[in-house]
Amino acid sequence: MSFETISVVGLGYIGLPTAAMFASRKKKVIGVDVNQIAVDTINQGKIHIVEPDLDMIVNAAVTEGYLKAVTRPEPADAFLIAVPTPFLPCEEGDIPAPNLSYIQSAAKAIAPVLKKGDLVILESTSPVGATEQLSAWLAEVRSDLSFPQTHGDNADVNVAHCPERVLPGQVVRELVENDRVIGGMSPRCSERSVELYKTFVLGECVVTNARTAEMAKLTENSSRDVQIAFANELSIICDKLDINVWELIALANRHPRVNILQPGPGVGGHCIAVDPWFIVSKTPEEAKIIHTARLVNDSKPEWVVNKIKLAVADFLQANPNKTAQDITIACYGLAFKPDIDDLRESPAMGVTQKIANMHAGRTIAIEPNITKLPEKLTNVELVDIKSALVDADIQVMLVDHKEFKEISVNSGIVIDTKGIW
Ligand code: SAJ
Repeated sequence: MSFETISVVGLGYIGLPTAAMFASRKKKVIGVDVNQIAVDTINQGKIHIVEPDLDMIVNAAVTEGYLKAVTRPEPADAFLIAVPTPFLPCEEGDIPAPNLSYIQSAAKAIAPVLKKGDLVILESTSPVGATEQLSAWLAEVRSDLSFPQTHGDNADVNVAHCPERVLPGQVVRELVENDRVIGGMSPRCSERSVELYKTFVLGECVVTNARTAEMAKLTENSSRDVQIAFANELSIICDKLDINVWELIALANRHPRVNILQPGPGVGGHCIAVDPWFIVSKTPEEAKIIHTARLVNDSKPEWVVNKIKLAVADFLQANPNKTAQDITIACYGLAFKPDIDDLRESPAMGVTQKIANMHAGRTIAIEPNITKLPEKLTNVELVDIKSALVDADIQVMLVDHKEFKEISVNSGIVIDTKGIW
């Protein structure tokens, strides 16, 4: 059975671009989101998120009538679920566990409109077992339909996990070019999912089972987290031993089988700092390296803050006629990684806020990708590079934006967490 109408549930950073890609291939796409503002914005041919080139594709899809957004699901041949999987609330120091309530709500919402022959795909990054759980939730509501957990290849409704793997900022290109891991709950579920994704995916669609597909996504991001933790640990060791970590890594990387990543002020974003916990919370006894890597990366911003405190003490010792109030600290970069404007879950933001809270003098921030500071960042002034270079006594490099690579910093105490100065 072919897919005439495709529904995407959750129109965020993954759901909206995915919906737009299907629509750009002239499929009828119904996007579903509980956020009325997002739905209204999309129906006007506009977008509510920041992602290069997406606005044009959404505009064309809506104008040509292939994409519409609604708040309540309508019947379709395939449903892709791309809703958030945040953490459940937990005490500091506890292992955060995933919150599947958005997936459960999506299941409840689509269940009444499901029909025989439909395909349901979970795209949200999920702990192992979530796809089976989704299918169980659907079966609970629709006892008139059969599902793969009981009927395998003969089920009325097919269910699969196909994790998204695109890099924010390059979503449009990567959605088309990246290989996809397709984990069906039965071979038939995988086969039909491949057929669906081939509508726009030029990369290879590699088939496995649902649990392996779930673990594959978590493994990719955990692998990166562990490698960054290794680089961050090296940077702390090298600081103690008076060795330039950037030179060290460049030298070690000349070995044909060594490829160390870059240290920084910590790991940010909504994926790499989150997904490894989905493994650790499921298998806390076994996931030792993955757990430790999370702790190493999460503790790096605090280490940077301590370096800044020491720099303040050094400055005061060298300038006994001055007090902390006379010191200006400049924080270069607030985004969670270079050349984007996304400040969410950013270690640079965390460091800057901590400095602003504890420092009696001025804290200034330089972030070329924004024009206004977020409200929660208090006691901080947004300034341009030129005035920061003149005003600051302590220069803290936090994000290696291209604008910062072009300047040379000759004044004040320099703390360079990205090794670009
Ligand atoms: N970072 C370092 N050192 C490095 C590389 C990155 O400190 O050498 C830091 C960045 O500054 C940033 C964080 O890690 O704070 C994450 O940045 P990133 O570019 O590594 O990854 P994300 O979070 O933008 O996107 C990742 C990607 N996953 C992998 O590369 C394995 C992307 O392909 C996934 O689709 C995305 O997570 C996701 O949605 O899961």
